[in-house]
Amino acid sequence: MTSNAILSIAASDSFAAAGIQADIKTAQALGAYCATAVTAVTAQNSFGVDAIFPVPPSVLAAQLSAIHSGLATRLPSGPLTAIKIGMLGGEGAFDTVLDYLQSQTDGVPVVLDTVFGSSSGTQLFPIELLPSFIRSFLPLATVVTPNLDEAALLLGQPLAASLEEMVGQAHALMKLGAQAVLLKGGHLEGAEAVDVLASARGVAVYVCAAIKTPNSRGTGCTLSTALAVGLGQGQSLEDAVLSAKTYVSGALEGGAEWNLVNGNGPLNHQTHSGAGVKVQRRDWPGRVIGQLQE
Ligand code: PXL
Repeated sequence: MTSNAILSIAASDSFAAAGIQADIKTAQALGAYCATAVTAVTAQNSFGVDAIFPVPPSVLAAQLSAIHSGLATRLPSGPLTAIKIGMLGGEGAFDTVLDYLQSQTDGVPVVLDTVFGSSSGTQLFPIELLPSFIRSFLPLATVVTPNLDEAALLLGQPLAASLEEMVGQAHALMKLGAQAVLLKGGHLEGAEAVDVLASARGVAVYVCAAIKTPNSRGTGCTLSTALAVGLGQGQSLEDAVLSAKTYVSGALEGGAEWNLVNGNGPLNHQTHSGAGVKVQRRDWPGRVIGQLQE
């Protein structure tokens, strides 16, 4: 029985690989319900983003209000257990979401996925809003989930090029106001995918074999939503990252043979396999302290 609902505040992806469509599939696969407040509608496919249509702020506010009165009536112990924030798009969504977070969601874990651009290179966030994004959103989030490019942009620094530099940038993002940072390293270490989690409790490093697949579109959305589901289920941040990474690795592996499109296709969110996927958690600088195998 599902009594666990998360809220995704994100944009629609017509290709259904990323955005709210990925979020709904992820939550469903992990046993949670996902309500959605749509910030923008995008027209895109596996090759790229053709157009972005921001949803008017009043329409976004109406969605948040309807979801809130339907699902969050008993906050903080109501069915709304976590919020994931994805692509905000324009300035209107920015103020509306900020107002909602500041006034109505006290105590609910918030996962902030820093969506600044698509994997095909389209800008998805007005860069001139970066300083106020840092000032307003970073401190409100339980955890922020930038990739290497997004961390560099937030910090105004070059891309981290080693695990040590990733740890340094995760700490620098905490100095900027983040409570916790999951810095996603992608394939920085070659054959391994390495992520760094920094929080007030210290640093953990998550390592798993990099999965070879042409279908990785929506990986960031999927990870942040899986993380929100885990936090909503009451997992510690460290455990929620471990299970979210394991789920994403399984979904990447489960979609590796899919031949839907010529280009970067979606993950298989309905994966139950994850057979060969093992994610290790190490404390910094390197002892194994936890391991999970699906
Ligand atoms: O992966 C980032 C992302 C998030 N949300 C939407 C997107 C994308 C990338 O294209 O389209 C709607």
